[in-house]
Amino acid sequence: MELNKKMLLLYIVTDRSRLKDGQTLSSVCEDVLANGATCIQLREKKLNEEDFLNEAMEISALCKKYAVPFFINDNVEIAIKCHADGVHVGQKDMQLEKVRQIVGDDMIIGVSVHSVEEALKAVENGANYLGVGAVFSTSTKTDTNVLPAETLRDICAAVDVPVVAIGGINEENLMKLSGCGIDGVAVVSAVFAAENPGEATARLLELARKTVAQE
Ligand code: TZP
Ligand code: MG
Repeated sequence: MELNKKMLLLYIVTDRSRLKDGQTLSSVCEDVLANGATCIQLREKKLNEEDFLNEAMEISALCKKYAVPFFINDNVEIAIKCHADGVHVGQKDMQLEKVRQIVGDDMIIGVSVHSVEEALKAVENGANYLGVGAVFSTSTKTDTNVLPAETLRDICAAVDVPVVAIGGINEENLMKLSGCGIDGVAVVSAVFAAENPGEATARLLELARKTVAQE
């Protein structure tokens, strides 16, 4: 799938630890897709390979049904096996050059960066989009710091690839990201901890449309 920055406008990252009674990862993913999520990343830190692959196959099929990109966090092999559109890697995961070598030219690669230096290096090594965060304080990921708004702006200005902000983004603070130059917002708890993930998605999408400058 060819990446278009509009596909990153509302980027939903999964977290099965937040599922409530009666919800499954697939049911929530279908709900968010039906309400306008523009892409999904499967990020599951506690699943074994077999369960990770099973979830990946299911959600990959759902994303295909809604024609939105599906990304796998970290696990390149699973990304290939489930025919994901892309893989997302952090600074501590497999090196970008190696990931590109394994997945080939067609797969989208997203990279988490925290500085202009990391951003430029990632783009030079073939990243197709960047994730930047945490932009606000978050309890979902503990090994991360809140970046100054200036760093987010500087990264957006420094690169040509799309940039997605992540970390602590919710309905109250999303519009504070206006004018930073981002192409999308990525959320975990704003959707997975919401009373109604589908309705939260629809509201977040509306806010993201107002916040992100769209050509
Ligand atoms: N990377 C940086 S912050 C973060 C990740 C995966 C967690 C975002 O979760 P939330 O619940 O949207 O703050
Ligand atoms: Mg990672």
